[in-house]
Amino acid sequence: MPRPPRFAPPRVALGLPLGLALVLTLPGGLALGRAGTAVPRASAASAASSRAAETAAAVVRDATGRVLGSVRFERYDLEKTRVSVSVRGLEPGFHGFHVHAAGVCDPRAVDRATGTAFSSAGSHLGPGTHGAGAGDMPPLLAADDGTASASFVTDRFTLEDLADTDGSAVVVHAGPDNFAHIPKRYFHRPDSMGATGPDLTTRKTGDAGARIGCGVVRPRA
Ligand SMILES: [Cu+2]
Repeated sequence: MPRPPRFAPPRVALGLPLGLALVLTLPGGLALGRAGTAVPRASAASAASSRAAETAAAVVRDATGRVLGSVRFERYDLEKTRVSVSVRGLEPGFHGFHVHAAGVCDPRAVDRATGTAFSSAGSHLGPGTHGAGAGDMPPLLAADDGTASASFVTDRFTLEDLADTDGSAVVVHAGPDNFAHIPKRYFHRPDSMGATGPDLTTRKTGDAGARIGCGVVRPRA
């Protein structure tokens, strides 16, 4: 399967080989930064450590305002982000878990078509069909006691992507997420786009159902 398109444009410029473009150590205690500008090694190191200290976090609440848990985002490396989530109060089983494009969790923003709250969080982060988008993450698995926790690394987004101009939000869904993975043997009459594969709901949400939890992602220095 081809690698999905990245949400953010490539960050390495200059046409240098990847390893060279990141840090080139020069004689005299200088290093080449990512933009190719010579900078003192100390400042390059402190910039790296301040980047490494950056995190973001979200408190996930249900539509009544009850806290379900939290999600933490940490920079793993220049391309990857570690996501750590711990929530409770869920129905046992799998739950779709995504980053949505807008950092607004309004429980009164009910989508007319589906009746689900938190429509204010918008669609998934980044372009791409469901399953190949930046905001797609592994589903949560809630145990019989309603708790779910997970930690994983993704290269689909960075902390900068989460902190774009309209922010972002994490959303927990009521049902499992099929990632729009519908084998081609399932057909239906052509839809408005002329497609005969999975319908629009499947392609957009993976049939994960209502948004039962939402948390605004807040960057931390
Ligand atoms: Cu979602």
